[in-house]
Amino acid sequence: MKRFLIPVLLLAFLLSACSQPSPAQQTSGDIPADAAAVIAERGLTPDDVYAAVKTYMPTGQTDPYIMIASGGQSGQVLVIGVPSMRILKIIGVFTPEPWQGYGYGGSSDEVLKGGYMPDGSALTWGDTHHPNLSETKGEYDGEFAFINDKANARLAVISLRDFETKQIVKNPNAINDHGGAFVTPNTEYVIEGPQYAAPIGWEYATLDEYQEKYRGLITFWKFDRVEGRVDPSQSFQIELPPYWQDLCDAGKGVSDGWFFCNSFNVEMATGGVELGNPPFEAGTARGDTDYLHIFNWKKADEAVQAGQTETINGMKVIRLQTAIDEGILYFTPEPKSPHGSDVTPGGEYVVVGGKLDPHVTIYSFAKIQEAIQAGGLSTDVFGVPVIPLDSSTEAQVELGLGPLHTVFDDKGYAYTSLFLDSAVARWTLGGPYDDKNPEPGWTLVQKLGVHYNIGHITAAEGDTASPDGQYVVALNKWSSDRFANVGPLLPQNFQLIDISRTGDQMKLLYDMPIGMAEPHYAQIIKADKLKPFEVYPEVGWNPETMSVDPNAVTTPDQARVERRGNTVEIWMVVVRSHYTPERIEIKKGDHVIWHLTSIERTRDATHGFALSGYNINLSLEPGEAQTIEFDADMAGTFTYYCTEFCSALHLEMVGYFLVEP
Ligand code: RUQ
Ligand code: CUA
Repeated sequence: MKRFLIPVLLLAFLLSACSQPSPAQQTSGDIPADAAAVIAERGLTPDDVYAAVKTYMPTGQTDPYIMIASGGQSGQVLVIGVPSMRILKIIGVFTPEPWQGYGYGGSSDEVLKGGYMPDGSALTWGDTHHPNLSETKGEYDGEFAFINDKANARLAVISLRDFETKQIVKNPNAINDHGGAFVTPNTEYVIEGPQYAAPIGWEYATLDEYQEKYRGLITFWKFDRVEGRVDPSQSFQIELPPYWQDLCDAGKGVSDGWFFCNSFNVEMATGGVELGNPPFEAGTARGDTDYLHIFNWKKADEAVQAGQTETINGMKVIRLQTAIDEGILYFTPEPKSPHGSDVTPGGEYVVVGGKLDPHVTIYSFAKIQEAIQAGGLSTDVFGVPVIPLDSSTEAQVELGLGPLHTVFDDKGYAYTSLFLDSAVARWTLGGPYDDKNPEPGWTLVQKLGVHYNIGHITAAEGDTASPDGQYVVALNKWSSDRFANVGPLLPQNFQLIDISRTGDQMKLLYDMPIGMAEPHYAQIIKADKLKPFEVYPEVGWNPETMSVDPNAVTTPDQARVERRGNTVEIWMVVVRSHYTPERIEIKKGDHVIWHLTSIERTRDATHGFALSGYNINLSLEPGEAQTIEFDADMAGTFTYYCTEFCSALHLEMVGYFLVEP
């Protein structure tokens, strides 16, 4: 049906009551009359209309970018389409997740157990902060994502073939972390940086012994891409002074082989406001600078191969003195209370924002190398060589209050979140990036207000060797007045920003409430780099081994129940809309091993498997095989039923589980 169209000039007239369209907005084309009526009725400005059409995703179309975001205290990871900002999936990571059948009986129980405390105590949540996508040659390769758990010092590995968590490792020598996860340019290592210092090996020591016994500790988890797992036996740690190391980034291009981390308690404050000491917030900010930690991780790798490590709780540790002697660790001062050390796409510079300094400081990797070669450096109290600030810096750019984290685009611009100003600053890189935009290098170009208290910031492919531009997302801590009031706990607010035009043309496009946690960081990958399964590749696929499970049954006539003593083993076939078998009759006290195979090959034909009363719930995606194992210690009449509305006869997809007393 042909709709009545209103020329854009008339639309401009309709809109002029609200605001004056800029030249860029006076383009040609027609607006449907009904749409124009909506625009007029709602009083939408030209910017509103631009934002709406820029982010609207017509039904059936998919987003060109996918954002992998931290799920904060939920312990999970969010998958979001950009620019539509639609949530596509919540991945269970550190917290059981019933929809994915994660942590309710299947192989994922073992994944979660991998992250329990060394004594076996269960940890059933995490505080996820910084997701990082796997890289090849400094580019996202779409294969894996990693995320840290700040609360308990853990690292998780997620496969981007099925968007499921494959592994959680518990740091054996640290109780908390923060500077993770960060990958090296070929994902040789996944770095888990430390945070609050503790005695090395995570022993007991009083705070009076802080300087002698407390230490920072950075972990280099070796990633085995073929296995899709971190290999703790090939991983190592480096002992550091107790300076509360924070965020990190790997060098790339010219700085490949190096690694950079912030710190924020060079003062070694130990708190105790109740004893009359300065509180941590003041004690950690007494000095004007903290130390940017500069690691030569290739040298660290060599030291590990040469056996220059001690083993603590099963983990190889390069002692601080070894790191100093082998030229593995250097410091340079950085403006105080930094959060984010961000390496430019070519690896030439490291950008640091000190939250208590209005500038970003740009360090030159070449100058750092010259200073190291020149030698004669003075040291900190632990003997770590310190490169003076004026020997390591290339530039400082004044941006505003609370600079925090910086990402990059394809036009030589950098984008820094300003926590206190609640703004995103666009500024220009100098040096080799100078010709990529009209403005001179190292200049502030635009500040765009965001709502409110922005923490991290992320850009399309913004951490790679070749960022895309197009979009930035501001990850705001407070949303205050942006959404309908749903009580005193407010959602976080992700704001999508259009950065496709040069100069001061950044535009706010979309507010997205995150009503389930406080996400910290996110990365945005081109959607076409991801190659996820549509259905599992073969019937009987075990998502843990990523191969066909030996206990999979592929046809209903292979389904059976076998008893050996008081062990009952079940091989069950699952397909629309029945389980085979539909009756399981056992005795109280039997040990049950139950294999389930979905023989579906139709995309999206997922079945659930909920066993009432036994806290078991699986999600069986097409082709998936799972095994559950438990003692039937409750007698009675139980049912198992499908929790996914899979067909018209979904409600009939049920079976009886009879446990005779
Ligand atoms: S953080 S802004 Cu952990 Cu980097 Cu919250
Ligand atoms: Cu299977 Cu509902």
